[in-house]
Formats: sequence, C-alpha cells, structure tokens
Amino acid sequence: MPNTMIVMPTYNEADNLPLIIEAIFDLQIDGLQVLIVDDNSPDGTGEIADRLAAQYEGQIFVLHREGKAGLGPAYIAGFKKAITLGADYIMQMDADFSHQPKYIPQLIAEIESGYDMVIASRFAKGGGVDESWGVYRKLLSWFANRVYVPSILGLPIRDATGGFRIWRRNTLIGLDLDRVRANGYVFQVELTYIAYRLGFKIEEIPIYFPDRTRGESKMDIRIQREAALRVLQMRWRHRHLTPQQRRTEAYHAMQ
Ligand SMILES: Nc1nc2c(ncn2[C@@H]2O[C@H](COP(=O)(O)OP(=O)(O)O)[C@@H](O)[C@H]2O)c(=O)[nH]1
Ligand SMILES: [Mg+2]
Repeated sequence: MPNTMIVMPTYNEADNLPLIIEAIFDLQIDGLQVLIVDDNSPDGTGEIADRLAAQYEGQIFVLHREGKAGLGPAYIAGFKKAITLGADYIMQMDADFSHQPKYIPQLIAEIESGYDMVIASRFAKGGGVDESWGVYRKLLSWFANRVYVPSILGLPIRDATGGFRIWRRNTLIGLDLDRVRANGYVFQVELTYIAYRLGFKIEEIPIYFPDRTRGESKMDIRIQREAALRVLQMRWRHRHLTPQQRRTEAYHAMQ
C-alpha cells in the first residue's frame, strides 16, 4: 500500500490549520500523512502544528523554518524531507481550504493510474474559481494561464500556476529540486515546466476553487508582476532539458 504525504506550507494559518487537518483525516485514507512546513509564523501556527503532531503521532510531521522565505523554498525543503521520510506520493496543498480535501482521493486515484504528476485544475473543463472573483482577477488569471504561460513556455497545461497537485516520488527526484530558482507564485510554473521538459506525464482533474474565508492571502501585486519576467527567465534556463537529464538519486543532505 503506497503512502501519500501532503506537504502543507503555512504562514499565519492558526485559525485554518486545526480545521484543515481534521478535514483531511476525516477522509480516513490509509497511509496518508501530512508534513507542515511553517516559516516561524508570528501568530503561533508553528506551536499549533507541534500540538497536532503530538496528537496525530506518526501521521503529522512538522518542519520549522527560521522565517518567511516564500512558498518556493518552503516547498523545496518540504519535498526533500518527504522524500527522505520515504513517501511514495507527495501532494502539495494550501492550508486555507481553497484546496478542498474532498479532492484528495481523486488525486491519489489518478496518480495511481500511472501519471507522473496530477494537477487539481481550476481551468480544466468542469473546474472553476470563486464566484466573487472580480473581472480584473479573472482576466489576469485567465491571461496568465491560458495565454502567457502556454505561449512563452509551450506548456499544454490549463492551470500551470495552481498549487494543488500530487507527484510520484520519482518525478520529484527526477526534476532535481536544486534546479528550481523561483520563490513565489511562479514556483508552480517552474516545477511544471521542468517536469514537462523532462518528459513526465502530467494530467489535470477539474476542481472548484473557493476563496479562503479565514486568515489572509500572502499574494500581492508585486509577486504577480515579478512572475511575468520570471517566466521568460525560466524558459531561457530550462528550454534545453530532455528526459535524459532526469536525476536518479534521492536527496541525501537536508537543507
Ligand atoms: N511556509 C510558508 N508558507 C507560506 C508562505 N507564503 C504563503 N504560505 C502558505 O501557502 C499557502 C498559500 O498561500 P496564500 O496566501 O493562500 O496564497 P493564495 O492562495 O495565492 O492567496 C497557505 O497555506 C499559506 O499559509 C511562506 O512564505 N512560507
Ligand atoms: Mg490561498
């Protein structure tokens, strides 16, 4: 029975974390574990995570990092730890309920069917975003995902910026996480692009993406602007990758 580890980055999610953990374990999925990666949240999320880890012994792990360093580095550290801990499948998931736990079984079923990575996609047919999204936000997201990213990177993916995904262990090893440069939002795009260039099989399943109701988003306009330039840089950096350049050895040193 393969095990799945959910890597969940948190920054000031004190209200959400206990609730999302409960919702996840209510699903009663065999071999499911959670690794919380907290960047020393001022609101005490890290201590809450430790309490939960004691309560759900062997099912919840916590990685404490020194300070807020962005989503990318938090995920890279979490992925490496999940690999070291022996996870077969590794999932990425936010703590704020925009990524709804009810889709977890479907993501696991899809990866088991043989894909190398599966994206829970807001823009696949049948998916959607919160009704309250204004025209500007919708347009920006549509432009980024359906026009900009596909045309610059040639990615045949509808939601390359989404952060709700599952990876096969060997896919994450194959990417070579030390190749990844991006920090914020665009980190998701870079991982997808590297996976695509290396020839990994990617699938999307449709999801509905509600806005968070508790806590605050850490996304801002500066991060979004920066993303546009980073997409050009990542094309330059990774465009020559081929399946022969997949990494084969697991990560040893913890960073
Ligand atoms: N560890 C860590 N987690 C972060 C950081 N920035 C955001 N997060 C977490 O990443 C997830 C997504 O962030 P969020 O602010 O909801 O972004 P949005 O969904 O794009 O608005 C949430 O679980 C956040 O708590 C960070 O710098 N470090
Ligand atoms: Mg969010």
